[in-house]
Amino acid sequence: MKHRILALLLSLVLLLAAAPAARAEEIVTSDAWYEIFVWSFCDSDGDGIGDLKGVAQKLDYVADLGCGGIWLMPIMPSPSYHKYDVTDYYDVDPLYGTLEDFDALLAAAHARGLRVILDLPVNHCSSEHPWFLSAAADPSSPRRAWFNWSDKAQPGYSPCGEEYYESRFVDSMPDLNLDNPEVRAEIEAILRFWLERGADGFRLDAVTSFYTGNVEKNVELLNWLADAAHGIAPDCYLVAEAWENLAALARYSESRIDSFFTFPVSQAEGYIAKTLGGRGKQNGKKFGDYVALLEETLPENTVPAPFLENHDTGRTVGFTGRTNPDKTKMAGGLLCLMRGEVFLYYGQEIGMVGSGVDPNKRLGMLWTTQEETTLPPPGVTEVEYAYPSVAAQREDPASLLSYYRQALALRREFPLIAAGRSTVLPCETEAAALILRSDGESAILLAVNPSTAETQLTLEGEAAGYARLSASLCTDPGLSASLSGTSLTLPPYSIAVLEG
Ligand SMILES: [Ca+2]
Repeated sequence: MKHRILALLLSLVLLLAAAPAARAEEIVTSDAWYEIFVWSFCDSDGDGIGDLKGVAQKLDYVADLGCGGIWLMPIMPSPSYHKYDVTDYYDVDPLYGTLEDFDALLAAAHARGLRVILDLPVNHCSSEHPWFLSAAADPSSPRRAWFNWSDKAQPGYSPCGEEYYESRFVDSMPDLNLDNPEVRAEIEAILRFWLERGADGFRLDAVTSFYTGNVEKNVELLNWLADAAHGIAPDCYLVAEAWENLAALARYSESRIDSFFTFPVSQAEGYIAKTLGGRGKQNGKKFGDYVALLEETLPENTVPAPFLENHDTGRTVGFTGRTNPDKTKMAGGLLCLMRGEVFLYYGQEIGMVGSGVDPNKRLGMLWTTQEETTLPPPGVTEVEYAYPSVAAQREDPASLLSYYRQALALRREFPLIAAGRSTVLPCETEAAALILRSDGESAILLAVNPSTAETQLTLEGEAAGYARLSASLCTDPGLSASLSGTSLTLPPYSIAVLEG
């Protein structure tokens, strides 16, 4: 008994001593998120279209992959297949199910330790939303001031009677007047509705279009949104889509939104693609430079949200090469080494392809055979699959899926990969990079070889303090890194974790 009281007192003292550090780190979590386009993920009732019950059936798959949460693309009622134009912010689209299905999905996700965030498009609603129908039908409608009107034709506006309404994307998506206190009160009610149901946060759509061209006002609204959401659920997670370069992202990241998607990392022209381009002799240096650039440019209080692909971009396989599974794996490996909250897009982990028009990038998840997938979204011009199905890849230790599972497992095994700050150390070869990840108290050393040749290097200077090889991951499952004294051998396309 006495021991237990002593232990309790001791842990209390330790807890109090640790409190300031914990507060500084509190917005840093170490999840990998899995973006799901519900339409194309899993159909539970045989109508050919994915639904929330289908998502619930696949939660074990997502958890087993190593993700800690899912981002559901819009699930609210909408006339479009993608549902980014909402007609009712307080319900589930009947194609996807019901609010009860959503509650069941949440409960099932939480039971597996998975968080669930919802896509929230509030820059605009649908032109079929009752708010806009009323505003459009009658200039004296109380909803008229919920939208932005002009008596002159101008870019980003669509005609309606004698006037024009702001509609930055298409005329079926009228922009809401976000300066109107009634609109803000409605948005707060929407946040409350979903957070009180148990949602764990939101992905905020198109935030640069809130006030097009006005970063300062966008940040003001983002701060208002962050305060409103955290006021309702202090632990909720908010990640915003600002499709911008790094300098602009740095400005947005000064806001109180937890994360902004790190667009410069993604796609064919992004940091990971550029790292893996060329002949490879300088690939390590390139990766180290990009990691250092992110570290010095983004403000300290933000949690980066790097990704390779999403529903608006071409698939990763389009730039890593369909016939180059090792390069596709390494792109995923580099992503999983990034600090912050990484985001995977469904099917990325099995090398699904898709480019060109948007529906091509949103094809049915290949669980087994192409005949068994959901129906292609309307407007698809090409349906093809370059890599084997989940069922086939699951059985293959050399598959892309197996590699992603290992890369995400590595990320979980060493939380400093996600939560630590980066210092890029000198490295005697430009083919590899040595990156220190530290939270100020402990540190690990990541040795990365993103080139196609085996590389040897000596751990010198600060790196020499990390002479214990704790883990390695190679795109070729038959290989592994090795350490002899201070001489480190890194196979082609490999990652090693070293500790002091
Ligand atoms: Ca269905």
